[in-house]
Amino acid sequence: MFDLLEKVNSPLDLKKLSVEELSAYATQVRDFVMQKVTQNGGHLSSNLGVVELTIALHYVFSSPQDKIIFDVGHQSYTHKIITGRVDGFDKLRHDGGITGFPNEKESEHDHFTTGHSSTSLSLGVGMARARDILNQDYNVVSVIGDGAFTGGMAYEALNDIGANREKMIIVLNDNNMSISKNVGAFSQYLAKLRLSKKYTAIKYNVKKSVKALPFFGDRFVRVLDRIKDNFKFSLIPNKMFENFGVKYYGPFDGHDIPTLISVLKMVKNTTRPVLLHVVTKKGKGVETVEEAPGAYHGVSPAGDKKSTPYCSVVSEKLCEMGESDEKVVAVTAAMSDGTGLTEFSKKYPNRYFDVGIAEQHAVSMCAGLQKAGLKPYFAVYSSFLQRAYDQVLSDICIDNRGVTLLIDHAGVVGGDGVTHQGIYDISYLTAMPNMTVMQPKDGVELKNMMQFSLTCARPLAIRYPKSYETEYSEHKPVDLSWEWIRKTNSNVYILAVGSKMLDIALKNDEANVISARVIKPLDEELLKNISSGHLITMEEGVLRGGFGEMVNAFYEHSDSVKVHSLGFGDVFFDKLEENAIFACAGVTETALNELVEKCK
Ligand SMILES: Cc1ncc(C[n+]2csc(CCOP(=O)(O)OP(=O)(O)O)c2C)c(N)n1
Repeated sequence: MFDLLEKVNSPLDLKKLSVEELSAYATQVRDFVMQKVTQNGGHLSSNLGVVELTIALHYVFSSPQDKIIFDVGHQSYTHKIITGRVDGFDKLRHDGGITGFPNEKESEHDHFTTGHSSTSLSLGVGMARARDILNQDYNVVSVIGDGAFTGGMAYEALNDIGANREKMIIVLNDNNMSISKNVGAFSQYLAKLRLSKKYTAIKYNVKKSVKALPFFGDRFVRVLDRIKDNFKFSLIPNKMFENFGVKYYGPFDGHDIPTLISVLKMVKNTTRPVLLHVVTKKGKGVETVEEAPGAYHGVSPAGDKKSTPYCSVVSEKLCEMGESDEKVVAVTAAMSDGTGLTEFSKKYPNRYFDVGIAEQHAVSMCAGLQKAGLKPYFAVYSSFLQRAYDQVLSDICIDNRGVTLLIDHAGVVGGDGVTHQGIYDISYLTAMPNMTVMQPKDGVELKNMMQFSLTCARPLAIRYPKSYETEYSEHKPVDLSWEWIRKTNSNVYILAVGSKMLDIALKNDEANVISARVIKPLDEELLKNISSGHLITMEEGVLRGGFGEMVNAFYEHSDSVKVHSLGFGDVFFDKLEENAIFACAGVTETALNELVEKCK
């Protein structure tokens, strides 16, 4: 069934296939991706959409000498298949298998370890410049989606690339989708280009012209330019990229392998930056996925254990708050489903903003909304909020603005790997004056914290992981105090932050257990009452600058209280499975029990 897949273990093997065989190869790649993603989980619709494009890229360019850089990298499965990693798909996104994103350690064909959006043009032009300075000769191809093109970094790079004009190729993979439908003026601009009647005409002529030409390159480009003129190509509003100093070609059908090969050969030998606008269909080839590409953006592994996602709690509570308070507005950076804002967007469309993959803009825009009288909530994954560090500090914290950050995926993230771990936010947010940081023990407490946020006129961050397992029964309205969960006669006190840490802490039945639901400010009243013994802090975050360090600093001058901290040390955690990550960090039930024994 996968005979062609077995034949192709490198880009060189791919080049041995005829153009006709490539289409059969594409079918096998699709079936294989479907099978492996259904089994292991992963990014489905984006990968199905770029099968032909990736095949054509590897057919025309010579990786790893030529550098193919995928933006975000969630769509790199075909690239991994072509570059000898078929076997790794048995454990895709699991330890012992391959990662779901490009990874420099995994293959010489992956030039960067990626996962965050809109960086490929910067990475690419950096390599192109180094190439020129070192007098080397290779191509740099950055493949970027229309979703990723909503991120500011892409424009910063374009601004730079167009002015300096190093040779590089930008392939814009336009499927009109980010995770959900793409947004923004740029997306509308692409729609105009796509819908242009000239699309098929250009496509036809490229094919015809290529057949007639004995070789490709600059001369062919000139021919194509003449064709463009003949068809009054300038009528198509394609001037944006050209005004940036980047030559634009397109739009082309991204599922037509012969056309893609022709066009890529055409631009391969040009000496300036070019952009190829390629139109693809997300989920291509599988009807159910084509119809609901957003739902299949990320697929869970078969038989995945079902805990309760915190985003469903946010969804319900934010709608309730929107109903009772007309000043409540919700903001997402292209993650409405993932962060639980979709319901709110349907109920209160005029109080909901999807700004695209633009976390920095989202944060500063929230500052504006707040300044002018509204109550903004920015729901965002922890690792993506890293983008907006300065905006949170400068635009939210300095002026002490009542903006609430709802920080999802805060803590360990399974499957996506090193770029997606949400373990840094405690450290960087608690460093900011005026910021309050909370973490709930379960869904009801998250609702109570969101209720608290309505009365909080200061910067507030509520962080929570993807999901929780235990729903605790005791709940009081939330204030800035901590909560005693269990009192014993022991001289050991566990201060647990968040659901997972609390679940682990309660498995030890000797120590006192306190839920430290407010990470900053510390509950100093409670701490003052613990004047001797051992305190063990537990957090799903890095130790440096974390909660444990804050508690330790509180007892700096105490000889009778000793603070021990469980958390994430000063290395990157590149395991793929949640349990393996916790084990690497030494944040486990066993580690806690050993520590409690030592303290007794
Ligand atoms: C900084 C950042 N924010 C959010 C995300 C989450 N994310 C992953 S893929 C994606 C959509 C990308 O859309 P596009 O570039 O068009 O690629 P497609 O999946 O449509 O092929 C988003 C928002 C991310 N990876 N990085």
